[in-house]
Amino acid sequence: MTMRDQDSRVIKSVCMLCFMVCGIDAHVKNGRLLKVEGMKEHAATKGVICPRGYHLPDYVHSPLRLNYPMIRDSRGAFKRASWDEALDTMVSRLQNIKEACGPQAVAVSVGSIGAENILISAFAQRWRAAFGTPNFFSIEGHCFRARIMARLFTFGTYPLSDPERAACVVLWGHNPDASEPPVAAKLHKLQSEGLNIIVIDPRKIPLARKGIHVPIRPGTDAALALAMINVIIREELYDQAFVREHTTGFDKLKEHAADYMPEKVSEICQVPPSDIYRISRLFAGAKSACIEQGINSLDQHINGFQNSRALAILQAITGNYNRPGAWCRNPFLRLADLRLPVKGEPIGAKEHPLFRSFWGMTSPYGQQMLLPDAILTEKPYPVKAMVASGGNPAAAWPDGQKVKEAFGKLDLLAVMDLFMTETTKLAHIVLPVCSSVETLGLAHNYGLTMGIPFVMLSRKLIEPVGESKPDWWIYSELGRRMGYGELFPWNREEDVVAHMLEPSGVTLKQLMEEHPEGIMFGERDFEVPKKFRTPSGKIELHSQSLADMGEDPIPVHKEPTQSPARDHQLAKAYPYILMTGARIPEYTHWQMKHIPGLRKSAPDPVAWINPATAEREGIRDGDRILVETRKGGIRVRAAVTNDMMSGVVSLTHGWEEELNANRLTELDSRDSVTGYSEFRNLACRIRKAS
Ligand SMILES: Nc1nc2c(c(=O)[nH]1)N[C@H]1C(S)=C(S)[C@@H](COP(=O)(O)OP(=O)(O)OC[C@H]3O[C@@H](n4cnc5c(=O)[nH]c(N)nc54)[C@H](O)[C@@H]3O)O[C@H]1N2
Ligand SMILES: Nc1nc2c(c(=O)[nH]1)N[C@H]1C(S)=C(S)[C@@H](COP(=O)(O)OP(=O)(O)OC[C@H]3O[C@@H](n4cnc5c(=O)[nH]c(N)nc54)[C@H](O)[C@@H]3O)O[C@H]1N2
Ligand code: SF4
Ligand SMILES: [Mo]
Repeated sequence: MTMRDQDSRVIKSVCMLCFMVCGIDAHVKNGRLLKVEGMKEHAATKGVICPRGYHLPDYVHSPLRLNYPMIRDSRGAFKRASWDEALDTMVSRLQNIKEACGPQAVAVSVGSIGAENILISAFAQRWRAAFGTPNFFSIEGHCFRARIMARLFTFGTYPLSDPERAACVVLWGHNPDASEPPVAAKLHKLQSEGLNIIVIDPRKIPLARKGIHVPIRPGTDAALALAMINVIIREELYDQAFVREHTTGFDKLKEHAADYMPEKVSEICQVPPSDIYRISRLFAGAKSACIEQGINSLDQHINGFQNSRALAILQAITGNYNRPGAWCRNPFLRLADLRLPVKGEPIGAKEHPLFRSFWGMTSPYGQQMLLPDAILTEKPYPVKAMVASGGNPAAAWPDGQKVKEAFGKLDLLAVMDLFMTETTKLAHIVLPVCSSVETLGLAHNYGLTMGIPFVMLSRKLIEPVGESKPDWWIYSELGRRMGYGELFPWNREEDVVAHMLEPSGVTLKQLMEEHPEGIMFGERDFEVPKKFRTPSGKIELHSQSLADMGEDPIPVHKEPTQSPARDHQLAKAYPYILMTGARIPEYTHWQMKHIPGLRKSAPDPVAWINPATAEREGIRDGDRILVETRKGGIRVRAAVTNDMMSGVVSLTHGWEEELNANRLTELDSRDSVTGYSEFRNLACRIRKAS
């Protein structure tokens, strides 16, 4: 499709700047995206967009966009190249590596954009399978999959919360005002209409102002959940009929939870026993209740999987499963599966076998937290190349210095991106990709947006900027040039999207012509199944399959690696708890820092600290401070606020180079089930910067 220059129109589409995929009305004129507004007809986001969405035109038309492919020359400088040159160079280098070391020596990595942009992940996976490498890594290696796994281990399915019909909502490590603005808008409205909101968070987030706020020591959430289970069982507040009929392991849970008396747990979590009793009674006593769990805040701990599982058990024993306002099974959008079988085991499968597979289901992912060491040590085998798209792993992965050292050792790093990033800077080949508004794509609810099951098109609004190409085309072209042409038969974006939609029952024509605002692809049913898809056929409060793998069958509290109880000496030198990665509405991770309108409102990284903590260190609001862990230090601005729990420092992430929070994080302390690293629980010290 070509756009005529005189075109001036409003097109219904979607913002793909984060996984909320909000509906937008896009104003397009003379081949440019002029303005973006929220699309009111959108079933889930209802016209709400955030500052990033409003700045989509600045992002798309940024003067910093990459306009042509580049190859690093023998002196280390980037040289402009044609697409033919860049792709042929990449193909011949990849084939040489495959011949010398085997296909597993090439890693393929997809970042967060592979979550919202379904085509990136689908084509990356198809290409890597055609090439034959088991080493595929995605953002799910540190985000989102932990909670899916925890819910699967409990219910055999992945239920989603239904806050709109709930009498009580618990925001547990989740601050939608920053991370999911359309959800925040909805919750603020429901709260003003009387919805009971409980917030369990070291920080008093906006939705805690009118709700019940329970500040908690980071990483101790499983202990709090177990204390709630203790109260709910002792006071017989659980749903006895539901437990009897649908669950297994209740007696073991009861015995186990007896050890987690609120008076004892209070010391672990720094939550007063009276608060534990109060929220347990409120949650269990509500007609329906759902926990809205943070997308990763409870997961990125060494006890992350069990934190998430403890919440699932809370939902289960109160009967808050598959009824309005609880956690409910959602309809599923069947899209074409472009994956192909791949031989061999990826990096990390041995160390975190459950992350790789359980119950005969195998995930496509390796665990990237082990990749930097594998590259550096060549163990268990050499990894010589990486192809990365939709992510900025050199910045996003913990222990940034080690990650960069590892990437620096690769014979080939090829990166597909719109901008120069920490990762493209290290690349040998850089391929410029289209933004989502320059190519046809697909957006749907894949497990968020309050479970509202919509699917819609992300429309091509303007021609590709410079020589940029869509990701699906690049992977297809790489495949074709390597001799796998029959696996990549698509040449037009319409054919790709139509193929993806085929099994869904929704057609491209429907979405293009009849429902540009999107289609609901199903409805929730509120029936509790007779048989659950777990090994026992019941909801598993006690999981034998976890026990068989040497994991705790019922969650236990585990102290964070750097807590005083585990490492007293370290805690003496680094007395505060550091959480990295609090979201702010201006940016998605490392993206959009270069947009002047956004940078003006959030010019530099911020550490939120409590006034008592600040006073102890002689720090005042707005001061430049040094935040240090045993890994390193970064200079940031102090924001002194009563909203932050005393003794806890909360740092924004996603900043450039020497401001990157991942100079402070570590790769090695990982959750045994998922392999996720502790982004949110480090021992730190702070002082005024000189
Ligand atoms: N603007 C913006 N939005 C984003 C993103 C972005 O970069 N920018 N990223 C997207 C992505 S990929 C993700 S994964 C999500 C993350 O989304 P969320 O998980 O909702 O992340 P946050 O908004 O940081 O909210 C997490 C809250 O958990 C609290 N918290 C931290 N650690 C703990 C803990 O150990 N226990 C408890 N109880 N609370 C804790 C923090 O204080 C914070 O208020 O955001 C998504 N949305
Ligand atoms: N310290 C700390 N580190 C963290 C976190 C934290 O809380 N604390 N959070 C972690 C979490 S939850 C996540 S999800 C990750 C996110 O980690 P990443 O996904 O690696 O981070 P982003 O900055 O979102 O990188 C996305 C990249 O994709 C590019 N891009 C945008 N659109 C397209 C496209 O259509 N095609 C292609 N090929 N590229 C595109 C962008 O320009 C950008 O460079 O960060 C993790 N890192
Ligand atoms: S929340 Fe903001 S950045 Fe994310 S999709 Fe919606 S408008 Fe875009
Ligand atoms: Mo994430």
